[in-house]
Amino acid sequence: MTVEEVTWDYSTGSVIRKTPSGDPLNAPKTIFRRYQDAAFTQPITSDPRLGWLGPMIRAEVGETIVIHLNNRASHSQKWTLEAPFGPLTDQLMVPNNTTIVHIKVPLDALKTSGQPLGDRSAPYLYSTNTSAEGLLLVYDKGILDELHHPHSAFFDQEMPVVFGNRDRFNINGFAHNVSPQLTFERTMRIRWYLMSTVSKPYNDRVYPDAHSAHWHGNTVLWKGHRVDVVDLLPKVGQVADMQPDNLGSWLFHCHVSEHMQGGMSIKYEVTEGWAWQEGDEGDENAEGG
Ligand SMILES: [Cu+2]
Repeated sequence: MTVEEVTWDYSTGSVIRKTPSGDPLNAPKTIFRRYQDAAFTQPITSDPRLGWLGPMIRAEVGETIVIHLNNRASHSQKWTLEAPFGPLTDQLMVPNNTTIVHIKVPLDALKTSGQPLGDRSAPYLYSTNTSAEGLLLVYDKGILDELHHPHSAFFDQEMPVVFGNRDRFNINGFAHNVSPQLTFERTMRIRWYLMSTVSKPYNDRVYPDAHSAHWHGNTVLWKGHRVDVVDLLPKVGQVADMQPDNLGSWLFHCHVSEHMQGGMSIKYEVTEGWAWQEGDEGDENAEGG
């Protein structure tokens, strides 16, 4: 993958071009981008719901990950993985050079005695000092193979969300309720991976923020508790499982007042998936659930 400089559009091309206070919704940003070839000429289209997040890197415990990082930004970058098994020092990425990072995921990476059953995957944050960021997902043995089967024993879909404040409060780079529609089918088993990155630099220092992720309309199972709010401390990943049964379009936002007012709010939608799959979305019964 590469690190590249882009102009990020927080409004994702919608008609909303400014914040309520009149600030523009475009800002310079560095991002990770995945390529399918060694020369980094053919980018791989990423899931639009991931926003500015880099590619999801997936590995099972006991595996070794090798990442080729090509720095296309104008300055040197430091690459960091916030994980107990990550490289202990930042990796310096010089412009127009490729840095190779090896990560050995230990067999006991997910040993979580006291945790409820089900937390058999976990998110970790990888980033640069210029706020390019993405998630590494670690799974227990056998889960990645299992996920390729139509009836996985674990979950049907994964939804990574990173709460942060670069030029404004955002979730995956989206703000003010504008995002690609996150659409889930009713009763689908969705595993949310939640992460908080550090806040934007202020007076040359970076201050960490805590967030409280709050879902309207549906609840999640988190550490054995049925909740609709999950607290996010800086760079501590959380796993929450949702099986939505409430149809409609719902807010998903941070509950800290200043953050919410600053735009840290997006929407997700729950549909009666089987109905429109069969091409009968005009059916009243399908709409009513
Ligand atoms: Cu917040």
